[in-house]
Amino acid sequence: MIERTFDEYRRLFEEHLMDFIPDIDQKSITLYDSMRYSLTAGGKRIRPVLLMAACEFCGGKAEEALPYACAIEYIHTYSLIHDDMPCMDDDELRRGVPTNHMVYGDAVATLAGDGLQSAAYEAMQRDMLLYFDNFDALKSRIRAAYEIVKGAGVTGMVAGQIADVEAENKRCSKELLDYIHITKTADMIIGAVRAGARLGSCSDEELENLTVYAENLGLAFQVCDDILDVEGDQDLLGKETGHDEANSKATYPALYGLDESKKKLRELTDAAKEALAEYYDNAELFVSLAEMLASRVY
Ligand code: GRG
Repeated sequence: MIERTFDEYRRLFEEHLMDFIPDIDQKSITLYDSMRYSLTAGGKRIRPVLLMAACEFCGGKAEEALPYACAIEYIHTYSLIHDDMPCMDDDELRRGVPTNHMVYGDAVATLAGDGLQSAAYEAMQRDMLLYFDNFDALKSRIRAAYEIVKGAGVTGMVAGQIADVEAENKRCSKELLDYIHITKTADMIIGAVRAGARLGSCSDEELENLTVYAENLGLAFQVCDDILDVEGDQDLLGKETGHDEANSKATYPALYGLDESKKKLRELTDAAKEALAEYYDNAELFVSLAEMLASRVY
């Protein structure tokens, strides 16, 4: 049962954000500093909150989901650091502060991303080691880790990123655009929700409904991001806007126009909410999160 608000989950998560970064030798302390710089720079924390909320929605405890909530935020933060680098999107501002490579240089930023990725796997594996004598608890943790790794991996976020990089300055079909958005962005959101559900020992029906919610929310999230890159406020977003057009990126507004993109965002948001309608109050956090994301545009 979901007992907390989005902000309460976010606060719980942020209190433990650094707990699963291993103690790093003083001789490698720049690695720790650069990882912490990007992790603590802010961010909406949507993936970890979704993960913890899905866990409690299905009957688990948010505190037990913390290693996995941190793991997904570590992976997400690595992806932002690498995405911002000159060899990819070449951005100077992220989460309202200079990007990692602007502060630490390209070599350290690359390693900060690598370090965050391996810290994520270490956090989850270390947690699993505690459950060798409880096969059911171990099984749900292995399943949760698999959902996260799959969403982040070479058929998920990384696949989407390479398709996105290769689509720059080219004509992009609607089918390819959907593939990029689903893999690059939605798969991590789906991974977060499904991992939480697994940790909460979900029923098949809960998993199915939460997945439909996450698929629609994930796509809505990217359509919203595309629209905000065209007409969002750089100060509110904490990152540069107008980048997509300048880099001839494949986006919803570029292929469909702004009005059609906004219509699509509305449809996806409604579909996300509809997927959980049967749970009434227990799904309130998920429903209001979908509406809150869309409201950034309307
Ligand atoms: C480098 C393998 C690799 C992948 C990069 C995250 C990503 C994939 C690209 C970032 C480009 C981008 C702006 C994608 C749109 C959706 C997205 C992931 C936005 C950033 O996520 P938020 O809004 O960020 O949750 P905060 O800062 O709030 O955590």
